[in-house]
Amino acid sequence: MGYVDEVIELVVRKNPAEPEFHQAVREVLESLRVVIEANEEKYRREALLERLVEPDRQIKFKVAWVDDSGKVQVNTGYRVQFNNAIGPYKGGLRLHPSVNLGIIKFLGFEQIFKNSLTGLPIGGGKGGSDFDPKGKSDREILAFCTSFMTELYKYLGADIDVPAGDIGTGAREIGYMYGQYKKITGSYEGVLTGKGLTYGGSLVRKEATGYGLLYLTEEMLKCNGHSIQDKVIAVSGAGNVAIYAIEKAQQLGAKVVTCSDSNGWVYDKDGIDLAALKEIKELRRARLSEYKNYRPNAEYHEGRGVWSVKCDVALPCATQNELTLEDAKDLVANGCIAVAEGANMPTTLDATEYLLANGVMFAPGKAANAGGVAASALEMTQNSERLSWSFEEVDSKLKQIMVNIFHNIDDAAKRYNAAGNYVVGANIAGFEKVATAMMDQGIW
Ligand code: NDP
Ligand code: 2IT
Repeated sequence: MGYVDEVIELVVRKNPAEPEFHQAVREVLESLRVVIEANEEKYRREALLERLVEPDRQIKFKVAWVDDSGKVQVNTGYRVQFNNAIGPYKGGLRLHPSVNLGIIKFLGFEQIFKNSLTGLPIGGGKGGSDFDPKGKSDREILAFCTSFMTELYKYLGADIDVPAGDIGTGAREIGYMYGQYKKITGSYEGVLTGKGLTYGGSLVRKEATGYGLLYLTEEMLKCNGHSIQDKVIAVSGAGNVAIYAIEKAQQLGAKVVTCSDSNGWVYDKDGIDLAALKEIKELRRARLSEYKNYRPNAEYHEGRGVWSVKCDVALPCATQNELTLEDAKDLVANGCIAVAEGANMPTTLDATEYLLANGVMFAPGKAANAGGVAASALEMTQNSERLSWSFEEVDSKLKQIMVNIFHNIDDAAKRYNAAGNYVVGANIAGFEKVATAMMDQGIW
């Protein structure tokens, strides 16, 4: 059996009941096959792949807090510090009832390669909890975040591990966690990113994942002879990534006709009303079903279905495995030419294969959504130099980073005889730097 297959088998055996982690490892290692085979003896002797798929550290802890009725609630917290070969562990905190160790490990593993692709000095990590922020009062959110950080702070530091937002963790949660970190340690340091603008946050961080997704998509379309202008775009999700993807798509002259949350989805053939969406989601933290109150001519459907509409470009921005083989078939049948992942691993492996086989341009999440963590790294830089850059300065750096990522993954794919396969390109380009750094640093 080849080295790649051996390590995939090892991961499945050693990490039972973690299907998302298996899926992420399989996708990366399959893409690396050509690179690994060219260096098989050396990599085997160094156990490079075994070291890459084993997190440096996995922290699991109790989070007890008091709800509004006075009852004590208990959640589980996680932080997986996966790999710090090229910089401090960096990655978001997910607060969602579906969170378990396998999901955090898949996200942490992806983050290693994504962070490498940004070209900035950040390693891979991820964390979170099975806490469900939906329907909780501000006081309950504060109680949870305080308890969560009371344990997590032991493992963090501006040069050690720097978490940020992800599903269910936005500016409010980061603020509460930062306050508790500061209270316990007395240290005013850039230990979280996505902070508020009055206490060390960076302009453009809020917008960065969605904007970055569109910068990369625009470059990918351009290099393949298309323009984003006037394209019809289907977006899923209605959270941080989706909202700012829609905003930038509209600024670039495209028309976004869908968005969704976990209850249902909206089809607005005239183009999504962004002000209404922001009011519903950012201000009122309400359900998407309310969109019809703002736009009576739009359709609201319960359940899933965004990928059934006719579109040129699809941008999945909600969660993992939300775009299945059936959805991919619908997209191809409806003439979709490009898919770019705003979320982490939103496309199933068979759907990805189907899209690639049918000539759809496909930008994988570790490249396409890297703008968020890239802006986080720019926030760390500003914190270190105790300065704040203007919106234009951060935005232009973000755009340059996303354009560079596209060209790096495009070149890597070409170098390995896989021109146009950006999955292979992203995995190889992300891996090369981390592998070199690991081998240069001895055995750990
Ligand atoms: P938010 O919490 O702001 O929004 C998430 C959106 O996705 C909501 O509309 C939510 O609906 C929907 N959603 C979440 N889980 C499910 C589910 N199981 N089924 C259906 N819909 C779901 O999160 P973000 O926008 O920050 O994150 C979205 C994706 O982007 C995630 O995959 C995240 O890992 C990834 N990402 C985020 C980055 C960031 O900077 N924030 C950076 C890079 C990637 P509802 O409100 O009903 O739950
Ligand atoms: O998945 C991701 O890249 C994020 N949630 C952002 C991580 C970060 O540290 O900004």
